[in-house]
Amino acid sequence: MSQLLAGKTAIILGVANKWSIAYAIAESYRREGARLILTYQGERQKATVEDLGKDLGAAMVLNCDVTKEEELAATVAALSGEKLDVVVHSIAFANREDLSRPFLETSRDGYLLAQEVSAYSLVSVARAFAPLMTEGGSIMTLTYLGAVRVVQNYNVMGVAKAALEACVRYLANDLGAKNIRVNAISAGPIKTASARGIKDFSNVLDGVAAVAPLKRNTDPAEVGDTAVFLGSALGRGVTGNVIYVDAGFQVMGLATPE
Ligand code: 1JT
Repeated sequence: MSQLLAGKTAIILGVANKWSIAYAIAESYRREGARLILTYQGERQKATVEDLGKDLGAAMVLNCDVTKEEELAATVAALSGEKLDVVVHSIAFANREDLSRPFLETSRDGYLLAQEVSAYSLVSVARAFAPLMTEGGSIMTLTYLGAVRVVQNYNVMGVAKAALEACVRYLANDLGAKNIRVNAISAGPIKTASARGIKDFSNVLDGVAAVAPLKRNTDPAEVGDTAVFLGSALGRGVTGNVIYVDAGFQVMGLATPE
C-alpha cells in the first residue's frame, strides 16, 4: 500500500484525544498522504485538538459544533477556496444515565439529544460540506452493532445509530449523482474516552474477544485503514453501506465456549 490518499483533502470531525477513533483514522490518512483538516467542539477542546493537529501535521484545525447551524456555516466559510474529497463524521453523544438504566426509562430530552448529536448531525454536515466536494468524494460515519441488535446498555445510542444508518442510505441516494459516496463503519467495541466510563465495559470487551471469529477485540488502526479504503479510489463502487470492522463478531449466532 502506498499513498492511497495522495492529493486528497480530508476533514475529520470528532478527534477529541489520542484514543478517539477519529484520531486513528487521521493517523491512517496521514500515512496515506492525505491533507488533514480537523475540527473541535468549542473552546474547551481547542488547545487539545490543536496539539493533536500538530502531531498529525494537520493543515487546519477549526472550531465546529455540529449542533449549531451558524457554526457549521462559519466552518464552511473558513474553508473558502478549499476542495474537500473526504468527510469523516465521528461524533456521538448520549447522557450517561441513558446508557445504564432500562431503555424504557429514556427521557424525551435524552432521546432527542442523542438523535440530534449522533444522527441528525450527519445530515447537517453532509449538507454543509457537499458543495465543497466539487470532484465527488466520500463521506463516512461511525456506527455500532447496537443499531441493529439489542445490546445491553447501548439503549438510546442504539436507536440513534439505527437512525444514523438510515441517514447513510438516504444521503447516499441524494448525493450519488454528484459522485459523493456515503457509508458507515460499524466498529467493534473500543476503549475510547467515551466508552471508559460505561458500566461493565471491560466485560463487554472480554465477551466480544471470546466470541469473535478472530478471538480478539478491534484495533482502532483497523477502523482507520477501512476508512482509507472508503476514502480512496478503491472504495469507488461502495455507497449506502455499513461495513463491519469488528473481528467478525456480528456474524455469530450462538457461541459456546471452547
Ligand atoms: C457513545 C458512547 C457512543 C459510547 C459508545 C458510543 N458508541 C459506541 N460506544 C461504546 C459502547 C458503549 C456501550 C456498549 C458498547 C459499546 C458514550 C457516550 C457518548 C456516545 O454497550 C455494550 C454502552
